[in-house]
Amino acid sequence: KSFQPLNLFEYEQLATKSLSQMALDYYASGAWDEVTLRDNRAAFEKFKLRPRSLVDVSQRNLATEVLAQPLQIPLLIAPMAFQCLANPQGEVATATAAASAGVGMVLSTLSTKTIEEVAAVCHDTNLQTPQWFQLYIHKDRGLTRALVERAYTAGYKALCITVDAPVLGRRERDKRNEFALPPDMQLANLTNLSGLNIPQKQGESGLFTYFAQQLDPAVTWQDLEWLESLCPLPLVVKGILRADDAVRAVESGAKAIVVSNHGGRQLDGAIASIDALAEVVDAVGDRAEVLLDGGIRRGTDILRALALGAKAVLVGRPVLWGLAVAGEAGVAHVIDILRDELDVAMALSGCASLEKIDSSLLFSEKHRSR
Ligand code: HOC
Repeated sequence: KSFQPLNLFEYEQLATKSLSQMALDYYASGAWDEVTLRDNRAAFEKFKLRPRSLVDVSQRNLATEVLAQPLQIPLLIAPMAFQCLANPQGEVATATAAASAGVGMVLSTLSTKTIEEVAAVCHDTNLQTPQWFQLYIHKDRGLTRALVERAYTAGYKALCITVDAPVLGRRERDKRNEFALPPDMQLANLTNLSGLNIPQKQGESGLFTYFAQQLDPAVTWQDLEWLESLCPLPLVVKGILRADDAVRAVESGAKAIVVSNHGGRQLDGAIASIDALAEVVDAVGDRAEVLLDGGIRRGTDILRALALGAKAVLVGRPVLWGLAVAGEAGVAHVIDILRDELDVAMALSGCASLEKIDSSLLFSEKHRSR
């Protein structure tokens, strides 16, 4: 009988056996000493839960809306580059599993399937599950505009702008491996633009050099306002860890904010995402929806994030582990595990629907008696 993973940690263990060392390191690594990477996970444990008893939880509803778009569970797949390193169907397999489960998907600009190929998953099946497009404000603003237009035309429902990457964080495992894509794999959305030819010098990853040139360390809030003027899609700003930045993002047009430290891949030593959540939620109030990514591995983590005020969460690496282990079916199973765990966690907390999840579920010092 084949081994069936019970949880996301077992998926990670299995995935290490089916990925090349270079791909595994690229997906798994964080910046420098990987302190933030570890903290993202560890920080959840300090939020202790105060379950409610004797509530009728026989009928449970996990459905919600983000930006007025329907989700069967409060979950989206985080944007992650180069998914064909995990499985030849790459982002198409991920999108198919997500759409079938009613889970949102954020496609990375650095995908290995095109914007249009991934959009076709929803068009062809007539599934209404939202797909969003992630992008950086590239130094080449013409390229940025072209990507926005393609995403809009293809039917993506929001633009998710990464704002925590003025330069690329230093991931030493990638440097050691001289990370490069296999020759038959491409940056599918960029390849046909401006005759992209990624140079590969001895001892250096041409891909990193190319991408470093794409990033613009001079980007400011004014560029976000420019982006907002380009098309009618709602802007989601991803990579916020402070109340003042959250407010600035809303003032610049953001309709949703993703509290995130880029999976610990940018500034090492940055606070865990979950530790920034309450501050951001308080600061934006009902002016924008707040989402969270970073370290979600259990249904109880989703419950905690929602209790702290998130509308939904994004999950990254575990999806890649599912993809590496069993392609679309693996991603579907990872989503299913999270759905089931959230469902049980809600029942055990006395919450029959997401609206019942509030800050009273969290223990704080005021509850400690004498
Ligand atoms: C070789 C280029 O945001 C990530 C992404 C993008 C990295 C580009 C690397 O993996 O954190």
